[in-house]
Amino acid sequence: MKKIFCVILVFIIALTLVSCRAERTDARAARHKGSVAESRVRDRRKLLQNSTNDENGESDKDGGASEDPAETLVLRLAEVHETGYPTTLADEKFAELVEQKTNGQIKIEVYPDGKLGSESEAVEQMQVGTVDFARVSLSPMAQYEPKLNVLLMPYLYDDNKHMWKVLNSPIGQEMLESISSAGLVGLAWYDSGARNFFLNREVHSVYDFAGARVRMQNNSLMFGLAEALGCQPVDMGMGDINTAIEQGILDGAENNIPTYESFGHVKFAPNYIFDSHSRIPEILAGSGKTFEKLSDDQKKIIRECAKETQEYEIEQWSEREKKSRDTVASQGVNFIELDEQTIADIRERCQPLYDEFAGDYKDTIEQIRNMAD
Ligand code: BDP
Repeated sequence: MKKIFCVILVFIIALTLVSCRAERTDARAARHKGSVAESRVRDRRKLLQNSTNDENGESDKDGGASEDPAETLVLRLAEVHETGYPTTLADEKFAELVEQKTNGQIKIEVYPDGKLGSESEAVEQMQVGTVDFARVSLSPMAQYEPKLNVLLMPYLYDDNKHMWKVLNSPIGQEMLESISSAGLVGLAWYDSGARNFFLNREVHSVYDFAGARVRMQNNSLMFGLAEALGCQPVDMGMGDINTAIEQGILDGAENNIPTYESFGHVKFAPNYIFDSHSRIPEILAGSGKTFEKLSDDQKKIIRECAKETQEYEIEQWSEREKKSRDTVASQGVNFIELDEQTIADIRERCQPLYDEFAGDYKDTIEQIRNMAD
């Protein structure tokens, strides 16, 4: 009997010990679970905080648009060109001036080489405020404000001087401001020279364009232009052109000489045809969402600094145009000049585009034409 009692006692003690241990383990597990859950909540809160900051154009890294004047607001500028290209130099100048004139309150980081995405992506990111500034061609921008197509019409300007007369006139200012309809702030115009076709075949008459598959900018008017010449327009990034030509799925594209040179197209499409179909200015734009958070003083400084870089970019542009011309010449480009008749034929083919894309702005077109010397 005594023996049985002892066995039962030992069993009860063992059971109590096991259950105490189990409780401790459960408690630890619960604590661990709690800390995981808590840290998940913390992480999520942080993520939400970041995305709210991002939506507001702020980020953890930049410390946000603080009320504290001593804190630095870091803003991002998107650029598709490489470092050293005229527009990138102007972006950097803009950043430098803004930092200087705001006494370090606003710092603009320039992201070249399309690091923040394509130009259309940069525009869309500015609309939601996740990118603060972008330097883009007016061509993709016109997809967001069709009125801008007026400034892109083929053979609209007689020469660069004529284009600048227009851009610096009230028409240019009105066009610059028109992008507010898309939630953007137009800040400055930059030069981008004349655009010409370059192909892996020679072109000497308007008929030689027939059937060529050409990469065009992401803009309906530009697609229309290619079609008017009997080409097949293709939508693709500038960086994919060379491989596409090499693979035989593209015959060429169109651009100014500095871009033709910097993207190394000469090796793949050595025939550069001087048809000068368009002069498409570049635009430096800001995000409306970012602007909402700035003080009036800061907005004023940004606008002034942007305008100040316009002349600087024009100078850089004209230097680079000459250099690029020499560079591609040394790389074996076949420059093709077209005769007057061929240019007249191309212009005639482009004429219907005026009704289609600028039909509502006939007066403005006439005013622009009247501004030629
Ligand atoms: C270049 C412009 C660049 C455009 C590019 C293009 O500087 O902004 O993205 O043409 O054809 O001349 O896409």
